[in-house]
Amino acid sequence: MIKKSLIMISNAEPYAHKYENNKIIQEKQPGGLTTGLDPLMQDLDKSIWVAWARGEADFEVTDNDNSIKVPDENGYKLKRINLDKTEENGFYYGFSNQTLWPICHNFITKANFSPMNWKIYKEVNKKYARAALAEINGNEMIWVQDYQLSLVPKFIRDERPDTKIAHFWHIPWPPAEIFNTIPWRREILEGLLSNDLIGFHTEEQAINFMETARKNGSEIKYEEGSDLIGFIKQDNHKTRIVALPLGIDFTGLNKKAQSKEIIGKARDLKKYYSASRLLVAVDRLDYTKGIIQRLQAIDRLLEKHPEYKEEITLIQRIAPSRVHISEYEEMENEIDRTIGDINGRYQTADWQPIVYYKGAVPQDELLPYFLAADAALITPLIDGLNLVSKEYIAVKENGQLILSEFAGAANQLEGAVLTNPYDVDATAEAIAKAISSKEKVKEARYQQMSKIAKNQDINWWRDKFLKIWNDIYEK
Ligand code: GDG
Repeated sequence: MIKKSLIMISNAEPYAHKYENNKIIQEKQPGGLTTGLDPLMQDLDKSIWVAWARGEADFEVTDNDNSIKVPDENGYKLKRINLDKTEENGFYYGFSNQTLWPICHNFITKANFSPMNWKIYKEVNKKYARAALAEINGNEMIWVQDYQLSLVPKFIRDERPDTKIAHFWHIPWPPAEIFNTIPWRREILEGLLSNDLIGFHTEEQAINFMETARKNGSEIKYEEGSDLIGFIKQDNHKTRIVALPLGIDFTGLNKKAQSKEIIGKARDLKKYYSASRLLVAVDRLDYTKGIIQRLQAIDRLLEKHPEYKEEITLIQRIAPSRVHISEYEEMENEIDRTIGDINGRYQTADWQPIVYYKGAVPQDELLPYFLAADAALITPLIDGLNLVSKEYIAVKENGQLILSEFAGAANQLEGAVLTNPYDVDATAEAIAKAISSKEKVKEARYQQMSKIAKNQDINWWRDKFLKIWNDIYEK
């Protein structure tokens, strides 16, 4: 572990405060990023995390500086950013999630290019940068996370040219011709190229980024035989590019899954749903996650393989997100309709092909579902990585994974039965193949997946990123 002062900047905060029975309680926030980086922050001598306050009681507990020590007095400083409704709409729901999110996931026609949203996005990025700048005393390393904050590195670099700044981009980077549809593409690139290092989950995403920079006038160089994909040179500043897939706390999850409580809950689930084989799917509500196509694949499976009637049940969990965007609301209705239609055609007195849970729960509550399921169905149309695929493997020994070839995690989880999620027939056959294979084959698939998810876990990711970043300054 590298002991340095670090300023982390992310959109989501690791801890939020809310009211419960007239008291204020602190709640650890779900999500792979905050879960993975929190231990690192706790381990450092002096570290600060700057993030948007979304808890209803967040400012009830902070000091004059909008800061609080988390998880307790001995922890690190969490500095909270306050956004008003206009900022929330323009920055978060607007430019982040209706421009950058669809563009980076190749959905050009879903993108909205609103100059007003762009203006607010810029102002809010400046706000994050200002909050971080106020904390810089000397040699701090600044680590920016994700697409909501693409301009922050430049706003910091402009004020403090010698600062060490790196970024991790958690969603895909699209081909240049798609990214170039954004009217403000050059400013976004300029923002990102103020970093010393940028990480992506996969080589393909990293190369797309390099090529986008090249097509917009930067000099690029690929490096073979090194940890880096290469570097980009812009105005005499070099930005190194690395492909490093995020890992999970494999050992921690694996241990939790062996607790009596989780085992008991998994047993209850199996008893409750009378099918002999359970499949699980866990997604945020999003058009990138391929939920409708997955439901159609279950329909097709039952049509083509009637032997699975009353034999399998898919438990689909969905965590609503970005509900103020009409597209997300419409999707929710379409999912309701599709599930109703499929269940209506196949269900019997005591069996349903699809069971649907709506609502976000803390990660621990997902574990019994993983443990009860013989296979997980993770079929996004496109996904930066997909953490749930790795979490399922950590929890369910010999669990089978039906995985989209377009999820970043497919590069690592070669033991998964891969499918093209747009090909409903192929996904139906992939499900049949995954659950009907001989035990020996299933074990071999699982061994490959668990070995890599365990070796390339969150500690591996974090330490490797920090080492590559640190090495830049040693040369
Ligand atoms: C983005 C990229 C990339 C906890 N409760 C629920 C829930 N969680 C946890 C899961 C998992 C995380 O949230 C979801 O992570 P994913 O990777 O599956 O997906 P995104 O939210 O789209 O994350 C993605 C990730 O950033 C990290 O870089 O892998 O490609 O899109 O840790 O345990 N998840 C859900 N419902 C809950 O109730 N769906």
